[in-house]
Amino acid sequence: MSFNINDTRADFPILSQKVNGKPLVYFDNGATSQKPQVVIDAISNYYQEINANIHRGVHTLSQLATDAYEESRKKIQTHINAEFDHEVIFTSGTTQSINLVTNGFASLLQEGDEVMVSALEHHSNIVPWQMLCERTGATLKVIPMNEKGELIMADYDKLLSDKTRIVAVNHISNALGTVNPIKYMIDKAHEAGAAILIDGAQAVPHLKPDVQALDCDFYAFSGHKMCGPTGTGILYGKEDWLNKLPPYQGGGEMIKEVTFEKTTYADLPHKFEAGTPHIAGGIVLGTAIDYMNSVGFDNIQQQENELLAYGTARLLEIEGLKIYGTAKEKTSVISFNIEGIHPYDIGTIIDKLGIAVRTGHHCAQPIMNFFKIPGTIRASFSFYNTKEEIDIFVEAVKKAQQMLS
Ligand code: C6P
Repeated sequence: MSFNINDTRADFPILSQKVNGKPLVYFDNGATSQKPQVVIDAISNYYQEINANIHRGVHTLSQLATDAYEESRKKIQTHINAEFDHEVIFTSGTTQSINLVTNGFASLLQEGDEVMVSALEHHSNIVPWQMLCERTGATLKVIPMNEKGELIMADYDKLLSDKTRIVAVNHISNALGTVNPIKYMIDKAHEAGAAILIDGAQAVPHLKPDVQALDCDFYAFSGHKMCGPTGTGILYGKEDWLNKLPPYQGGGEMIKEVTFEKTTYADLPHKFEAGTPHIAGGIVLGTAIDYMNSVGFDNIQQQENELLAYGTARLLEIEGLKIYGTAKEKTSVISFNIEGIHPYDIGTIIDKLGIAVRTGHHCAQPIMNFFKIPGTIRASFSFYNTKEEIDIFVEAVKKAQQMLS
């Protein structure tokens, strides 16, 4: 599949915008990706043509909306290579996907059990597990990392034991871009008799996870980081695990039968999908996945790897600049600081020059504590970014440095 950057950029109307009078340079893709025209159109087409509630009405529109929603579920199943479509649960995002699992595990854990997360996690993959430990008396263990921002596998091996009930680790770190050795971690967790959840929020914009080949028990991700709408997400879970977990929320759609004496629950996936979902979002997440596949993940990775190499080299020209996160395996995220300057100040100045980056702790405070810094400037590139944009960005950072020194 050939890749033409100009054609690809033309798919994203927002990229031709000016911000603060300057052409937009959008390097905050780790926070959320931009949306191609096909996705924007699909949202408005849904509301113009088939808007209705799903799984409820016999009327034509309801059936059309239900079919589109379920087709999207199948598309996502194929995309991540899940064995069954009912292993694909629609959620509002990675955060909700993880909370669904931690809530379910509350009925499975007791004092003396251990739950393991890593030093590289986003707060969404820390706090719900801490809350679970508070509820159940289980203990939270943390896999440490080294100065490069890589998890230390020798320590992981030592921490695993017959007390470990579940390991929760991200596929790719949002703050540093580290790609974790998740296949190794999944196999080791299973050897110890533990389940494992992978937070794939930062992975799905860059690669196609194969949940069967990985053999993970749960894989959580958000739609909005992969060209889809906000408020959409997926929890993949192995059928056996999803059957074992109790429902997350009670309400319409998740029941078989309700009486005041007793309620029985619907089969998968509906057991976990109480209430009217984000129907348009769920359908259009399928459109976004089609779009990403049409660009091609090989092309996406090639473009992003080039941007990472170029961006790293160009930024290192700047005196006093330090990059945090130098793992051997990393994606197109560059987190950095400049000596003596607060990241927020750089972010504010370059925003005036039309450049969008994220500054701060990136919802990963333990990583910042590890490096003893308040935060970083994070440039996260997508396949629709260019080297020319990196040049503009580097010049802007240099200018900010001059102004602030
Ligand atoms: N990270 C970032 O700027 P939600 O908000 O539910 O869509 O995703 C939460 C989440 C979970 N795990 C990882 C690894 C993430 O990166 C994120 C979201 C964004 O880095 C917004 S804080």
